[in-house]
Amino acid sequence: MTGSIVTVEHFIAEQEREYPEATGAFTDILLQINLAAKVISAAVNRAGLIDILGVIGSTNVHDEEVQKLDDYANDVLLNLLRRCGSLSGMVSEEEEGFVHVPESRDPGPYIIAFDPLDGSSNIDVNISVGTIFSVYRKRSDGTRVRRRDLLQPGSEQVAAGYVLYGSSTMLVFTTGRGVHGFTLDPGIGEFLLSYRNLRIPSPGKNIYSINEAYFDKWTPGQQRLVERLRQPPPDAPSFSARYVGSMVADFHRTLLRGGIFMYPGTVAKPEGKLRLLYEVAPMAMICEQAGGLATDGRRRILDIEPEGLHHRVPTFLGAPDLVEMAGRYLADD
Ligand code: AHM
Ligand code: MG
Repeated sequence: MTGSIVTVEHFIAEQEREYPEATGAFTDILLQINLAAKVISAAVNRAGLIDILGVIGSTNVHDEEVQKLDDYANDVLLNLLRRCGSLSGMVSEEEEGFVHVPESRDPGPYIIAFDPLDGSSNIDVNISVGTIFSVYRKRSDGTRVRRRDLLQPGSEQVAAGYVLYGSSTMLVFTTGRGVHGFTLDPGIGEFLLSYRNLRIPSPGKNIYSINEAYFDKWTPGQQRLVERLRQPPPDAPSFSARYVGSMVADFHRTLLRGGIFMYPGTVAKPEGKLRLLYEVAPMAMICEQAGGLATDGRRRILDIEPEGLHHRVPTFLGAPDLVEMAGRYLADD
């Protein structure tokens, strides 16, 4: 039985052996993310206990400041990744500007972007949240981190992944050679390989995932698309709707079961809500690596050049036929 157990560390080492171009620097980043995921997972699992254990205002019984979980997750990632020596810059949803990695050392060959705790408004109600990350190569020479190192299109990612803190904690990532999923065994504190080479089922479950409360704010094409999904023609399959409100959870279901996840723009805010660098581009890489499509309704997400660290884009991810269908409806807008 135990012969089939593969830890994420084994898997990464195996990949490194298989691909001679792989460098230890890159492996180091993945191993730090693996560690950060376990630390954040433990904190997320204890979140509901804080009230019981005693918090007055924002301090605990020992009079210590209780940090908000998204700030805590951000600190864990910044501190662990800073130490690995493979990075020259970091971009976080929680930081306005980019974070330079110690000037005292040689600059590492990589840049990382992450959302430390996506969907954090769901924490207080015990609903799944996640961490999303994306790794790029530093393009320019020298110690300085330049704009063109930070603002690269998603097609330049060398790795992307997420951690889902759900009914179990899962780490899902790609290095451009398929998508693999690992489940945290809390008993031994290791992520174990649970899905090798994930593919989005197509045809899979006919599920659409979108915040329908915004219906009246959408463009006519977006409204017609959702009307088509609600009321398919007589010969077409019918759909179910699912929306957690945590992209990592909604996307993970889409990856495993099929369907489409959408966060479109509105007439007043055509760019939508989700951020390209650390939310949408990594999910788009995973989606394509699993045989799906990822667009902003018109363009391939991975081709979009970010205009800033917190650039937003409308988002359509999922089974190719459904994302293509969305594109046909949006083309009329
Ligand atoms: P956040 O980064 O502030 O947590 O927001 C991102 C989250 C996504 O996980 C999710 O898809 C979306 O916001 C939900 O937004 P809405 O409540 O508008 O449907
Ligand atoms: Mg977020």
